[in-house]
Amino acid sequence: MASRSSQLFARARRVIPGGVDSPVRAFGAVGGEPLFIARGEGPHIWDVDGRRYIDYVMSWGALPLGHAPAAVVEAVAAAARAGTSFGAPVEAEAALAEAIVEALPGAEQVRFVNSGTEAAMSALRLARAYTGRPGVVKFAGCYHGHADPFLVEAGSGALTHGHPSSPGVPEEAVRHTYIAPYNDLAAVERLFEERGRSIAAVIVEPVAANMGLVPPAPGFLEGLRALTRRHGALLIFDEVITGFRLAWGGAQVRYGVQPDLTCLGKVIGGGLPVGAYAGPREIMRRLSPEGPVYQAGTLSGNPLTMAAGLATLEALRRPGAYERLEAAARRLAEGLAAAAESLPAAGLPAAAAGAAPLQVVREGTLVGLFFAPRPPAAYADVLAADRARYARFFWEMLKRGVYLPPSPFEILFVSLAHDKDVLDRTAEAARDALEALGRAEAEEEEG
Ligand code: HOZ
Repeated sequence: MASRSSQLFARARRVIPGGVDSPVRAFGAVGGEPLFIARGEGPHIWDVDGRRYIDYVMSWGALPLGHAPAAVVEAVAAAARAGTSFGAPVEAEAALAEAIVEALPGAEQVRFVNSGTEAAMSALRLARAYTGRPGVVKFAGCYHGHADPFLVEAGSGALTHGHPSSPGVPEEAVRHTYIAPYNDLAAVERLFEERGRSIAAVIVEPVAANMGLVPPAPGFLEGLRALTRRHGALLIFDEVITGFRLAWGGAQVRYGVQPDLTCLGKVIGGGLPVGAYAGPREIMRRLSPEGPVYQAGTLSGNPLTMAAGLATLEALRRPGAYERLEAAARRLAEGLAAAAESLPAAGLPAAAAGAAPLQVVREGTLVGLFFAPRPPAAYADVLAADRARYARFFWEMLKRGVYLPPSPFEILFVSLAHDKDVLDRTAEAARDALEALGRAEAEEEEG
């Protein structure tokens, strides 16, 4: 009999395109059918068939405290009892904005929206209005949501499903989008030489985390800062993933590079729909109603989201929170790397002859996996990695109760609830999974 997940998927597909509301969830990159999730607690999720998994998707990074942390659940419940939405200002908006402004060195004001897509799209509109220029430089493999100007060589779901540039986006909408390779400062310099006066902004994920995990090369972010300044363009950090996850504040704090505008999402909403963009008053005051740049939203600054965000940031602000998060990521990365290394030493097949080995990349609290000869430093290396092997590894891990991102272009997220036991069990599962994978491949090669 079909599993309950499978039945629900069939039902959803009849009325929802592809059965999902966000493409990566459909498991297209790893094959098979997605699990439908019934509940989550701490580091675990349970599917609708009652199976438990250690979760490394963690709502794509939105849950640094784990699933259903009591403080967040209680804050949301209390907010809901007082009314779910007013379309009028509430006190919690100012409180969350204050916490964000305090954490981001260059930001004086924040505008809340409902998703990272909205944040990036609105930040670009603001940058264009502020500079009076149309152009935007984006990096191949970076993902800034699905607004038209960014759907060129986009990462995440766009890359997973083989449509890095989407039909339905008119040429005019991307005429002013200029693409450069990530970590290639010389290419950005050339773009500025050619069209410097028309470039409003450079937008970048300070740590690329939508084409797997590719950390910034030394000097890359500093170079972007200097170039944009020299040419009168704005630097936009898309910190939807890194914001309040890589450090209190985000990548800009960790690397000491201050952008003009910052896009946020995920963590600041504690698992409820959210986005935000922030910057100095001098730029932000151009937004309506203070200025003429229009952007609005019925559910923006929603009291439930604000309550969840405040409770999450309150927990993360406690001394040692980021050290603990990073220690968990380190233990996970070391455990996975050791699993990959231990098999040949024990005379077991880690891989068939010529198969790409598992590379574990870690940057602070973030972890990425690639099957490649070496950790990718650029988009081209990412595309050359062995995606089919990742897919097989994904299923071997799932069989052993570990839920990895269902795409090689997404990354792993730990939470404060991922304790040593859970992390060590993951490493054991990885050793078994790699061994099973190696044996199957060796048999296929022989057969
Ligand atoms: N774009 C998200 C990952 N980077 C996926 C969102 C989802 O499917 O929930």
